[in-house]
Amino acid sequence: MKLLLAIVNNDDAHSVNSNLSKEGFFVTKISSTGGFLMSGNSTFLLGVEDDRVEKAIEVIHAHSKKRVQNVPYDISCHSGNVIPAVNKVTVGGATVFVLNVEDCRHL
Ligand code: 2BA
Repeated sequence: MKLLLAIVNNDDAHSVNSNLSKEGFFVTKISSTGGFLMSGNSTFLLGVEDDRVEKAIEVIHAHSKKRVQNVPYDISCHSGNVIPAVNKVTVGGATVFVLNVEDCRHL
């Protein structure tokens, strides 16, 4: 068995969640925050049998879009003026970690 940790954009979270459930996966959704942009995202925990891992990743992939996000920053000039500027950062689709599970018990 594997534990999938899937970090997904909040805008895709509902679609990822409902489609995983529709395919029979048991899902826990945690609200999380990206350390770089400091904006909200969603982390899904899924306990998955080995032969269903690729299907889970396929569903997550199908419903996670790439987005370009503007990150504003200021450039300070020698004159003392500050010029506002924007960096573009591509976020997503999804980041998925696959971990081995030693044991899982529903009590
Ligand atoms: P954030 O940390 O807010 O990162 C948002 C996007 O900013 C990233 O998109 C990436 O394009 C860029 N980025 C992140 N750290 C960077 C850095 N040190 N230098 C330059 N650019 C950087 P994604 O790669 O699609 O990541 C989306 C979210 O997934 C991340 O949000 C973070 O919450 C999570 N994530 C991605 N890779 C991770 C990892 N190796 N470990 C833990 N969490 C990760």
